[in-house]
Amino acid sequence: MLCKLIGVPLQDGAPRLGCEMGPSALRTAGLADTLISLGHRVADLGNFTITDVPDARHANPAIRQLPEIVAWIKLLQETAYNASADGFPIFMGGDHALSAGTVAGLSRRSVELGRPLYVLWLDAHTDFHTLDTTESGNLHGTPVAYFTGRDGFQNTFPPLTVPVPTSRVCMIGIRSVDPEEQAAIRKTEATVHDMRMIDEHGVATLLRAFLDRVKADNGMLHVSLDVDFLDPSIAPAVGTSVPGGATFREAHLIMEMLHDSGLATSLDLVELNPFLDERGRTATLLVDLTASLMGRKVMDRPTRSF
Ligand code: DIR
Ligand code: MN
Ligand code: MN
Ligand code: MN
Repeated sequence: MLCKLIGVPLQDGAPRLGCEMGPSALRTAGLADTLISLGHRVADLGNFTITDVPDARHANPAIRQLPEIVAWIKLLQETAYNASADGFPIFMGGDHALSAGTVAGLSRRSVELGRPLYVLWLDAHTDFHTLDTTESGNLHGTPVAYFTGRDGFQNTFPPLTVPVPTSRVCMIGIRSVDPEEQAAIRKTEATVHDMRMIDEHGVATLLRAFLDRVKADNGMLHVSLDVDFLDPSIAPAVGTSVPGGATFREAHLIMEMLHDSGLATSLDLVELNPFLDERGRTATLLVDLTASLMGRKVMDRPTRSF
């Protein structure tokens, strides 16, 4: 597989500075060499950056860095569309606002290929705010609402070529949802598995049901991994940590099952804030999780039952 590393030093969507160092930390933690050791080819396309910042405004006074985010979404739509023509794009964030662009671009590609795009959203948060409902004004809280075509972005965010229907979105790890997001997402067909669902059923059952649907539909599958999906005790390098997240093994199991399914076609690694890390352990964990997704395993699976 040709893995394309795409650096997205975006931090305008998050409240704390530091995400812009994410791509460097992932490179330093050995992402490219790890993929090569698994037999993949790697093309590091370097860090992308916005040049022209448009004159964007919105009536909600809480919104922060709107023109910058609009410029990033435009750039990343194009970048994701182009990069997904061949190979496996890995978007190294950067905060989660970047997924507004990456998913929009991948969705356009998927329509061209005649394969529906599915999204696995691994996050403590649903990121389902619109520009009208966000109270924090941090636009990393909006990408899912945008790429699923929720009202409230027209004439502000770049137009969406093809929205991803909410029925093709599966969220796992959710444990912090604002009231307005809660009310809105309930009315959709998105699958939202909060931490309690993991406690009761385990990640394998939840993920298998989703993967079966993707497979039956010959879908493409984009995986969007927010660092705060993970429990803060194993992944301290994030500005919006929430207690009670996924464990080391739950996260690896998801990645291992994704690999076995052969369905994943692209990946976001987002919200890594290296300034908050402890001797690189969160960056290293993200690299190891990516390795599991791309084929690293402890043992070959037994061919007969145990
Ligand atoms: C909160 C936190 N829902 C907000 N969101 C995110 O600010 O909109 N934190 N995405 O990581
Ligand atoms: Mn997020
Ligand atoms: Mn989050
Ligand atoms: Mn976040």
